[in-house]
Amino acid sequence: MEDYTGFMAGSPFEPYIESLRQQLEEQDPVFLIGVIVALAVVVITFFLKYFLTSKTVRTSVLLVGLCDSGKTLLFSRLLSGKFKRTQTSITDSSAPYKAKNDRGSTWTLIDLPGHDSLRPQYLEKFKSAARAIVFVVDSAIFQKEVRDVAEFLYVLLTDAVITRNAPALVVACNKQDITMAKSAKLIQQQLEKELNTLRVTRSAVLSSQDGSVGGSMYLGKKGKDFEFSQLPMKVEFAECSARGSKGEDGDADMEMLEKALAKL
Ligand SMILES: Nc1nc2c(ncn2[C@@H]2O[C@H](COP(=O)(O)OP(=O)(O)OP(=O)(O)O)[C@@H](O)[C@H]2O)c(=O)[nH]1
Ligand SMILES: [Mg+2]
Repeated sequence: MEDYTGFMAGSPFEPYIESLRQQLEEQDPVFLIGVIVALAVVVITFFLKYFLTSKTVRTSVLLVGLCDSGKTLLFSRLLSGKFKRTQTSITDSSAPYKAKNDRGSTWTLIDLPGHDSLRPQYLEKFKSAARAIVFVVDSAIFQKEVRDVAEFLYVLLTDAVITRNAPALVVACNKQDITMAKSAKLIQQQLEKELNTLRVTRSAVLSSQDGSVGGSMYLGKKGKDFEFSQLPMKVEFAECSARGSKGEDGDADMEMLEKALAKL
């Protein structure tokens, strides 16, 4: 103890440090190496886990939503500003998108097919890379589709990977150029109501103690009516029109959406 005294001398910890030193000296060196290796594995695991789930490595912005909601047209408008005639997508397409901010952030914009039979596999493929999810809704026929829209959102919002990474969610209330289109506010209220109902019916099927079953998490706060504000991610509702009020020759109307993407 005298060797590294100075500050240790007379310290109340002295007897403990001394006995620890003796214990370490008595240990088998193989045991000590084992302890060091185990500690290194723990540190590396934590580091990798942090690195792989950290926001800095998630650079994709996913365009998701039901068929015909306008994802592919929005994809084209966001990238080139141009109107494009589209057909129902059967695969994904991606391109770099430069956000309209001073940082000049560049994300990979990915257009996913909305068809029921293709949706799960594409979501599985891209969900862990999502920095943001743009959930596109056809506001003109929302009333008719509300149930399907809510079911799709429910799948997204209870996904274990998505709840853990908590990418920003932008609900793009598209087709606002159509007179019958529902407002973002109404869409939000109706979705909250519908998701609340879905949560009751789904959790009755999947009754579990810890709230997670087969990779799906509980939606919102227990014992409270569902609201988007209860989610772990930032949620924004943005009205837009990929077609624009002047039709195919004019520009799209998507400032709110572009602003939301600039904040990522
Ligand atoms: N009026 C109007 N029509 C739109 C708007 N956005 C898209 N559309 C039209 O809606 C139809 C479907 O658009 P898409 O972009 O192909 O839809 P999608 O979401 O990619 O559909 P899937 O690929 O099948 O999942 C096309 O005829 C578009 O021109 C909009 O803002 N207003
Ligand atoms: Mg498409």
